[in-house]
Amino acid sequence: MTQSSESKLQLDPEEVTPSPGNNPLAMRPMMGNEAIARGAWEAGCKVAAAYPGTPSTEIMENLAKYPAQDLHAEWSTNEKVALDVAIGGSFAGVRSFTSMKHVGLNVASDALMSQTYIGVNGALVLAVCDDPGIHSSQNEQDTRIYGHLAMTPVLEPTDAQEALEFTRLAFDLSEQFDTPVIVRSTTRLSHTRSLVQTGERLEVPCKGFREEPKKNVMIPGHARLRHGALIERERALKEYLESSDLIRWERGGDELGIITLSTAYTYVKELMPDASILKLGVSYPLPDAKLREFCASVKRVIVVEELEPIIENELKILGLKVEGKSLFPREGEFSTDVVREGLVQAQLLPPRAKIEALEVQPMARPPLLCAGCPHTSSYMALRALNSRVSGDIGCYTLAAVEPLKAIDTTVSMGSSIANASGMALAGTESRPIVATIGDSTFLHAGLPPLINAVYNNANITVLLLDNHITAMTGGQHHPGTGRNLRGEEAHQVDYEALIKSVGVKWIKTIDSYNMGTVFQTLREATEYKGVSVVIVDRPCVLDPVKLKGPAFQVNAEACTGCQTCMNLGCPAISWTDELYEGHHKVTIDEAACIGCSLCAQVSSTNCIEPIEAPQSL
Ligand SMILES: Cc1ncc(C[n+]2csc(CCOP(=O)(O)OP(=O)(O)O)c2C)c(N)n1
Repeated sequence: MTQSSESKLQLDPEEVTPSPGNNPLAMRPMMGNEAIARGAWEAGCKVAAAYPGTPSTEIMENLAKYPAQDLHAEWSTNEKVALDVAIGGSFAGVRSFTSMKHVGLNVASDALMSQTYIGVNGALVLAVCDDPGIHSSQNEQDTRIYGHLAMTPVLEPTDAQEALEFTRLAFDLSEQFDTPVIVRSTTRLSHTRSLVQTGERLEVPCKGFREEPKKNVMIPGHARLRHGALIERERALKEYLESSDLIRWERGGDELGIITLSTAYTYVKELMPDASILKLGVSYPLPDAKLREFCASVKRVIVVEELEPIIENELKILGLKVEGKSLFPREGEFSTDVVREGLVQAQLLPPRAKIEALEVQPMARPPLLCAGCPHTSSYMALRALNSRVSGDIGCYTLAAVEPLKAIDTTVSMGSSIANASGMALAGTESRPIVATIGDSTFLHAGLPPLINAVYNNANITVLLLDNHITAMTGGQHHPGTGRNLRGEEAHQVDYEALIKSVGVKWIKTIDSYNMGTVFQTLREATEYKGVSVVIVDRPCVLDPVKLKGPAFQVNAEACTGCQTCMNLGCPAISWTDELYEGHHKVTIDEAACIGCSLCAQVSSTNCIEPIEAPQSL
């Protein structure tokens, strides 16, 4: 799977493992995402674009560590834009790449569904990271289904070494079979470190644009011809896979055969080291003859696959007798324990004796907005105004739960504004309708619904929560921050001018640390008939730099335990352990408090004061 090298390895000095002998080809520990980035770089990728999303974000962050003369790497405004940029690179004749989380592929899917008909000029590879167990997502969808739908090969690495090798290989397969290729990861692989043998970068000459209108321009007459080409491509890929190293047959006894892939393979290997295993390095398409041969070689076949029964159903369509989802769950993340449960149910392993000590569950810690989070005051005000709030996706989604509890709906990135429009245009809601959306989300998918709201005269208020960063995914730049992926200066969007240009007549920018102004402005905005926009402007307290001003303290004498400050949900505020005259008082953790002053502003007894003279943050 390794390719010959035509160039010297160029690495960021921080990337190079100091031993042995600073050899760039040494083994080094890498996260799955880092390995995918490395694979793309080694494959000679020249154009790379992505929009952040857990668990995929570090792929592009790592690609940007390679020299700019090797490749262009960017944060794009959303996943469809990112894929289209990569498609542009492929049209231009260079190897191109995009990465995204699973739901990002929903956004990019329109382009993918056409591009799969077009094929590629320079290679086109998509790394898509699924999130079984929903650690940090709005759903648990299985990207392998997109592979089928788009008739696009889906490679399935198990560990970081394979993540690198499969990504490299994906570029070759893309050009060999004239197809985009998906490299699928999951949270477990993306965020787990293991030792990786790296290689050198392959410098691939640019092929130049190919004048092929019948292939490059998807009008009905051309698309009809291409559909047939896709079916032929699937056949050719299946034939290739019959003898490819991507399908590994680990021979064991003839009683049991297990077909598995991705990280599920490691759990199977741990539990059934002696079984016959067919390890699939690809989930679409599949080598039918190899599958038939494997199933015929054993008495019982079990498919161990996380999420949907994709492989199981394929085998059943081939008329093969297999078991799968009758033993293993269709939802949630797999682990050794989950797979063991299924194998116990299949009577292949004895039930495990319960170990009481391990039954203790860790204390639940509900997620909270940070101390001093600039989103807090907006949701305090919205609750006080009894608004009907359509939310969006970002840190601020945490305002949906106690104690702020000020968001009524959350669907997908960019949905808030059109959801609010729909509710308003239904004409049935008596409360003021407010859409709340973060700055990165607004630039991702908030503009078309805002244009639509103005166009269709929806009576809504849009609260643009501008914290100058994509905070939810760890602090990435976007076109509103004035910096690009490599941290260089870039054009900064002027929100007021942009919003004005689409026809919004009522716009105000305010400081989120001024509680009175936030409340007053929101009241005025919701009284306006038509689309009003309030931009709540304050940098995130963690990114790009951690903010910390002098802390506030509670004057215990004056505190009556009224709980007003508690409504902020600030993690720096808690009850005292001791009782004062029969009730607890409030205390502020000096180390956690960043001095935003919101608690002092909302306090009904004026019992909160700065420890030292406040500074502006
Ligand atoms: C389609 C899609 N792409 C990416 C993500 C990952 N993601 C969740 S929220 C978010 C952006 C958050 O930034 P912003 O809107 O500025 O809000 P903040 O977290 O800064 O408050 C991203 C990229 C997602 N959930 N869905």
